[in-house]
Amino acid sequence: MPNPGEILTLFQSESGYISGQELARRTGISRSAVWKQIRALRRFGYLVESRHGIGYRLAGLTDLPVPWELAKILHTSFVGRKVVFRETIDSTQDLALSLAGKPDSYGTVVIAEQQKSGRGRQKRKWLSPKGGIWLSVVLKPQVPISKMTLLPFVAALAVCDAIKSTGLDARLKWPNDVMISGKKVAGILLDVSAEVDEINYAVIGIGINANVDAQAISARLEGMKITSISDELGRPINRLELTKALLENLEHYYLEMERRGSDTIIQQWKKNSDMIGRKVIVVQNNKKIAQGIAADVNSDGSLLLRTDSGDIDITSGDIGVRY
Ligand code: BT5
Repeated sequence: MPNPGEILTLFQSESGYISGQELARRTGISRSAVWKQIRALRRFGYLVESRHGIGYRLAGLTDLPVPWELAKILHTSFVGRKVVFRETIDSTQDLALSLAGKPDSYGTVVIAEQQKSGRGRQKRKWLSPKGGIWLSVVLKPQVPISKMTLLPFVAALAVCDAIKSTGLDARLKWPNDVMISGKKVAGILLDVSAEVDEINYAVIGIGINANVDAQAISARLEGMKITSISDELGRPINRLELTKALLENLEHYYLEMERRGSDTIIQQWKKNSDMIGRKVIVVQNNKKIAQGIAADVNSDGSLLLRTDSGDIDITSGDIGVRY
């Protein structure tokens, strides 16, 4: 797919219409290359008006987090300095994993407009139609392997703050869900490659139901309670702005984890969660294994469950909370 960069810059420097011939002359590319770039711009969500015999005009920007738009507004030192964007992909996580072993991949973000085989934890499916934010970030954490369990908490905090910046009240649910009014709006996936005492890389996958029809997704998930930002707000949000906020927050919390350790991350996570003190059931492999009060989250990210027969640490699984 041609990168519409040259023609976009030219459009943005002019307010009126420019003829195809003039566009070709000033960019130094052929008329057919100009036409291909205009088609690409439209596919990427830009509004390009055309008037017969007069030319073309840029009438509206895209809200897609395409690399050249993100580069203009993103204030990070390493997260998202390199962005790979695909209109369609099987899974951003798989592409990010294939890049992660390469030198200089640190901070690379893979973003797709839709995923055909998006995945959740334990080989579960993640439905990823157009309209969402589906991305994966390559990281090389300078923390002991035992602290890797904190990365999903770091990501969940970043998502939570980004969603809050739209005016919605997002809440965190153990271990890695972001919820609005008890309905799942975003999920986090972590893949790690490590040796006995060293982390090679981590890839953190983030899926946010931004401008998607939650009911249509829910219908494909046996009525599971899910929501989207656009459904909650009653209008679509700008995905480019949300992705910028998300990546900046992610870098912020990630550096905080590296510099200041786990306690500050867990404390902030708990502040943004409304499940501490509530009755929960714990499910592993589709089986209920325990129930009790979600008393606390330990510094390694495990859940402290207060049951009738004593306190237990839950390190994996899903929980059901009665809100
Ligand atoms: C997650 O798994 O919540 C992690 C989701 C991570 C998705 C991102 S998108 C970018 C990157 N590339 C990928 O391929 N994946 C990552 P888990 O906690 O296991 O939840 C999965 C469950 O959520 C499924 O079994 C469904 O019940 C439900 N689900 C599927 N699609 C959903 C959606 N769009 N919104 C809300 N829930 C969904």
